[in-house]
Amino acid sequence: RLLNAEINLTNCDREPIHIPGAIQPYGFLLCLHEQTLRIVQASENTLALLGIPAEELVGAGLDRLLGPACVAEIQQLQAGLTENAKLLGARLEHVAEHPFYKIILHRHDKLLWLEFEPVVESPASGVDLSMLNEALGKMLAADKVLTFCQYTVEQVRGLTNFDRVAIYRFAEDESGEIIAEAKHEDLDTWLGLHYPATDIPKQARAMYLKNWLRFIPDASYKPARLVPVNNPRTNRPPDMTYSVLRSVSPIHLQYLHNMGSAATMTISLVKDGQLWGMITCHHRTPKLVSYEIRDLCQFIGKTFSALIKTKEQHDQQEYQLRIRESQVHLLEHVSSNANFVEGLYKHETNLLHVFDCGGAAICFDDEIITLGNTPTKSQVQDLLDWLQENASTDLFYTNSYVQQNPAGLSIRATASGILAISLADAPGNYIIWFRPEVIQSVTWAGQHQKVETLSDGQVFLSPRQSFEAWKQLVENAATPWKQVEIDAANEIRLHISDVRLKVFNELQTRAA
Ligand code: BLA
Repeated sequence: RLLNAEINLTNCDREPIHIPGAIQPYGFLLCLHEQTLRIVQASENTLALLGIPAEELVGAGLDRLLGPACVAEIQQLQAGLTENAKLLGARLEHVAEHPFYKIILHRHDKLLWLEFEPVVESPASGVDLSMLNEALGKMLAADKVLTFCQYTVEQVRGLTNFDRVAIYRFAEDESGEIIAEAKHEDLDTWLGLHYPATDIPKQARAMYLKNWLRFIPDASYKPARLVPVNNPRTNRPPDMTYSVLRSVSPIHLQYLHNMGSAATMTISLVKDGQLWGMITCHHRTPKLVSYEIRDLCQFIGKTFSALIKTKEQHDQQEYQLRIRESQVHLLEHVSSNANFVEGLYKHETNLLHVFDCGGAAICFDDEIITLGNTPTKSQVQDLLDWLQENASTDLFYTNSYVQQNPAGLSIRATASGILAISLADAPGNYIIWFRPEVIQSVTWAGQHQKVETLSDGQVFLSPRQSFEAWKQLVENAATPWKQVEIDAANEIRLHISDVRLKVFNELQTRAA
């Protein structure tokens, strides 16, 4: 097992974050023996919160702390307990100052976990059903992914009042992008910011699939150790995967500190058993959010997870429809123009509109016509020469031309992505779509601010620095071509061949 001191930026994904042996001290923890219900481990801050040293609690029964009714209730509850938490209100008779607690119970790692969170008033605050009803209604009604995400962050911010609530969506390479945000007006926006996969190491992602909500009310806390730190049965700290109070990785705490975040709450968004993204909430000052409100936010996260697929399908269908409609227009022009090349660019709907791209070129009979943002004609000519040499198929596509041909470096800004079709009956003639390098199309608030790379001789962990790291990772690449786009390009290729063949046949017939 790696000790905290041995964790650095290169071995982050080996930090055993599930067994830190410590908690965040805004509450306290008791781990009970499954059968005897005696206390096996207690967090050291029972001394500060209850006036009882943890050492004194270890080995004792629950009646050392709780009244008989509460103990009986826990005994009854525990039989059916799993990793899913149950909630109980408790009044600690011996504690003079803050006697009211909520107990969050679950069973894991052959232990019963009792996590105590202080509450201001005795009765648990009621869940606001009408607010929830409204939130769910809006989430159901949104049909596009982005509107859906926007409603979701607004609902979570409405419930919690965090300074910033954002949705962070993962790409296939596990990097992420902020795609929706609700925030205090004083704050700079994070919309459109990208971060590399390494900001959230693998073991953390795996844990977040099991435990859907994490809460850090005060990121500058001093961890409270468990007494004893190891469970005598396993000789290691207990597995805190499902624990609410789990102490967080010091690297992540440093990251939060560097980004000016004093409190966070993060909710997993899951699709098909995989992390789709996260709702991340940030506050500039420490902030306690009640367990009930957190639970409500988790409920919203689960609802989001259940619905996201439908919203994505909606967007896909809409895009497919757009492709199909503009394709129909384009092909009509190709058929009706005496010169098919003119049909491709002289009308309101032209090659650029068929799908998302930056520019296009028609290369026919030694002439090059360009539309939108493209390399220069002589650069396009070089590309044509390369295609003839290297593209063995009639349809060629890449989202990183540089990777295939180093000469692509000079045109990466407009043409990192290339989708080219060669005309079946006229080899050497091409229609090409271009996509710009992703970085060129990314904007962000702090773009012109200085990037700090070192702080006390250490790499500076912060989102801005992360953004720079992400930029280096995705250099020379465009957004990948989608299958629907490739299919559409192929259809256009076949249609043009058909039209040309028809014209050719007509000419032959007339000549005969
Ligand atoms: C965890 N890093 C995380 C989490 C997020 C981020 C969301 C999950 C926190 C949680 O669920 O409670 C990153 N947070 C972000 C990003 C934004 C944000 C990108 O708000 C953008 C706005 N972190 C690093 C590096 C390492 C690292 C370089 O940046 C390691 C080398 C580690 N991140 C790290 C670890 C965790 C983490 C270990 C797990 C923390 C824990 O749950 O204990």
